[in-house]
Amino acid sequence: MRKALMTTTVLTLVTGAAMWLAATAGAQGGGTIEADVKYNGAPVVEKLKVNKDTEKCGTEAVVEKVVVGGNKGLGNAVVSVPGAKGATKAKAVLDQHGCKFVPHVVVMQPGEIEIKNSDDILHNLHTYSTANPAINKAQPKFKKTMTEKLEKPEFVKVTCDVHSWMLGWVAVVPGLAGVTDKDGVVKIENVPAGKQKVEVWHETLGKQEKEVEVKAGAVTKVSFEMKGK
Ligand SMILES: [Cu+2]
Repeated sequence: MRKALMTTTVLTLVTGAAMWLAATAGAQGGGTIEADVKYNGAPVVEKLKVNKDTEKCGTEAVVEKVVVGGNKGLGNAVVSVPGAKGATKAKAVLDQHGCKFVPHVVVMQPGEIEIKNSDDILHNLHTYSTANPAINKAQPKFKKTMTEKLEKPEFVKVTCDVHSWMLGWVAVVPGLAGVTDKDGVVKIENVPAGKQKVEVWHETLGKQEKEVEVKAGAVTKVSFEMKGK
């Protein structure tokens, strides 16, 4: 009886330690997801004449709605791993520079984002969203930074009421995420090992998802091909 009890206790301790080790390994020694997003279509780049604040904005606005780079890679696509939570990165920053939102797509976890005005002219931040309250706020030239809250997961469209061509997106995503470079590639590190859902979103080409098996210390590659609408 006594021996049986001891065995049970030892087993419980060993199991507990193994679980703790597994949890620790997942949090610290996760794997990397390398996503490759392709689009077999033409880039969409709008060019508009600018006749306002031209000393800061230039005379032509270039709005890159679909960026297609080398090897049909799709830029500005958000790749996220909703199940990889807990690793909050530094606060997201969206700048208004040259009368453009920089970067065109910024990723954040639910919480706060810093909105910068590097232009020395008036901008007016205006967001379009359903889950989060809309923001419609002037940012005069002396207000270099303001902090805004976006607490619900959502893809938020951002415009400026002073400069009608300005367009950007804030991807509020609950897990680890990144934005593809101009060749359609993004790496997401420290993803807990195991089955993970990977989601892709693009502002005009929609969403896709796939499931992958992430291994600790290894790179898992996943490819997506976005279809035109
Ligand atoms: Cu503006």
